[in-house]
Amino acid sequence: MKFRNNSGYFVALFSIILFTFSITGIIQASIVDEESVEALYLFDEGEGDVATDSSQNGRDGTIMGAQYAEGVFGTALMYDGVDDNLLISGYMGVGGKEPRTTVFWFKASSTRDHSWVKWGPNTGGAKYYIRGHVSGQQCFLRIEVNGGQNYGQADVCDGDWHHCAVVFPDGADSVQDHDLYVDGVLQENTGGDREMDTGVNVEVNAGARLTGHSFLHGLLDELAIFSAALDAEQINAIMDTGLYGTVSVDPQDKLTTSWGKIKRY
Ligand SMILES: [Ca+2]
Repeated sequence: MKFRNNSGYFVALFSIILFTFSITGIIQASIVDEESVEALYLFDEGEGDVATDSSQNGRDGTIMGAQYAEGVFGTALMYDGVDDNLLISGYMGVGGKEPRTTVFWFKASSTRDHSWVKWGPNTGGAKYYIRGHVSGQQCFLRIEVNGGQNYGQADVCDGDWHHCAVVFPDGADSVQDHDLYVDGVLQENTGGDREMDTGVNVEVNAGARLTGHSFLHGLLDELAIFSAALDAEQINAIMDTGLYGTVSVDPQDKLTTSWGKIKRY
């Protein structure tokens, strides 16, 4: 009888421990609201020309020329800087003055004004163009909207991997309202202001240049666009643990298929 009681006690204790671990896991996995994920690319396919969108929206991208190479987590896309691109057909990005966050890892193969991510028409305030801002042998993270811009001061063209995040906060209305993070560090804003009204009639792409600028030359990993303004804690969590562990809450979702391949270099 006494043995049974002890056994029951240990079963109960074990259940509590399991439950605690489960709750902890849910809290950690829910640090970013999955409903705010517009599109998410891990680039871990390793072959083919389809970049699977791991969000709930099915916005698979078409890889145009870029090759797979070793990434920060699993594999990444390597761009030749001549004509490589990733096109998200049918997805026009986040428009108007709606809050948004774009994150990605980047490793430069040269110093230039790399075209990282963009959407919107090339007209005043309507363009949404995340690219490099060249300063001597360095380049900085920059968002421009045609008529206004905002850039930081950390060099991301030095050939090392850098995590970039471009955040347009709730209630913001101009390009200087953005918060730019490089390697999780908030940048000081530089540039000229311009009211924003992002257009939604040009598809999102990552790599192709606009006239007068340059194709992305280097490696791109862990690209995601959110319809929410992420804070410093969330951005650092994405940088440290990857998009999979930060965003995914459903073990049955498509992200699971990539989990086994992910490792941090
Ligand atoms: Ca990857």
